Amino acid sequence: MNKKTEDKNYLMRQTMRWFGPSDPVRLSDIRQAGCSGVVTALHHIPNGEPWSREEILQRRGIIEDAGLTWDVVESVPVHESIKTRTGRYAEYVRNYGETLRNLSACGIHTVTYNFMPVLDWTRTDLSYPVADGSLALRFEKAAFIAFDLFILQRKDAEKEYTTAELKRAELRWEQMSGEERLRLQRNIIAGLPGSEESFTIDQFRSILDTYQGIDAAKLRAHLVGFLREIMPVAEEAGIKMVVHPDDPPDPILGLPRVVSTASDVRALFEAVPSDANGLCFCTGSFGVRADNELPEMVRLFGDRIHFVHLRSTRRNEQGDFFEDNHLEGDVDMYNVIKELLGIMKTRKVSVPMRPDHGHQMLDDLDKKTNPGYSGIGRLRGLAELRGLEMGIHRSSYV
Ligand code: DNO
Repeated sequence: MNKKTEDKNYLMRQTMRWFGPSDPVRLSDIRQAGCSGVVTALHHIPNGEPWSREEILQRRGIIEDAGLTWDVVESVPVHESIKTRTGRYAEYVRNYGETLRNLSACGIHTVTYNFMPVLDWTRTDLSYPVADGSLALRFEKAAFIAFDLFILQRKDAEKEYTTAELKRAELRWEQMSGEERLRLQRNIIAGLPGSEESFTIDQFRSILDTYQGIDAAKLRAHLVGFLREIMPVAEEAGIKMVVHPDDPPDPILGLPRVVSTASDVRALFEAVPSDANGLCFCTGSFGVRADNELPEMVRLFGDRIHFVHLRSTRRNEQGDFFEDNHLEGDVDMYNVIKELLGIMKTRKVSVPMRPDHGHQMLDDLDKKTNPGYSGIGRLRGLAELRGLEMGIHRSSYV
């Protein structure tokens, strides 16, 4: 084998997220988009319950019948009781371990999870028109603060914002119609795809209360505690657990966040050095913060990256961001992919990637797909990312 063919193995594995049989984007669409695998989860199993081998094999069968492989689980959700370390958390940790063993017995060895309190990813606008007429997801700080102050009416919330921010939020609130206010509430608490949880405003208020007295140090200790308990099982099962960063990577609604920066990630690996303790490198989440140097983070944590989400956001000075085209926005995708190619070559592995989110465009606009998970928008992202990767790879031989 000459050097070129040998290295060809270390391009990323192309996958897309699939939400299961009810996803309007079909497995055949994903295959035609150029993927060899999918990333999925058993979303119908309630949080905290173990996944049986039977259920896992059934899902795997459907994927394989479509000519694809199930490369990564995204996510096995971490029950809120584990995050707050209250109630039946020990039982939920045992169940988590059982799920890992069952996944391993069915040949699946990479598991994504996150440790964000209450809310998984958060956006205020799910159909933000960009210049070319396609629709993107957006986080608008003033609208988010308006939700906090005027819908949630969280006690002392105003103390967490600057005078200018409060003013903008008030203005924004006044401009919103009743329908827009309702939509804003729904976008924030009714659960975006994959979030596993969805709340009414009263439920949301009481679940926020369960975090009273849990600051960042305590939440980090709970994450470390969970990992110390679960790592021996993951190691034995040959599973890599990959933590997904906070999205957005900042504390929200008075809730702490502990996987937002390079130093957060470093602290986690120092506290739990097990090889099974890994990272899902999500450029869209980390990239919202200007102080996260993404190519450098790939270099720093290269040994621990077992799954990659590629997406680019564009931020402004007010703390808003929207999801830009995959090769535009603030993320230096060229250098991120260059670093990833370097670490795959050193490790001699192909790390699975997925184009994370995509605009609603062309025929997506007449179809009801999961926000962020349109067929054509992601296909565009994948095609561009793949081309960029191949270009960097091949040009390293000239
Ligand atoms: C959003 C996703 C997240 C992610 C979880 C991982 O599009 O990236 O929902 O799957 O945070 O546990």
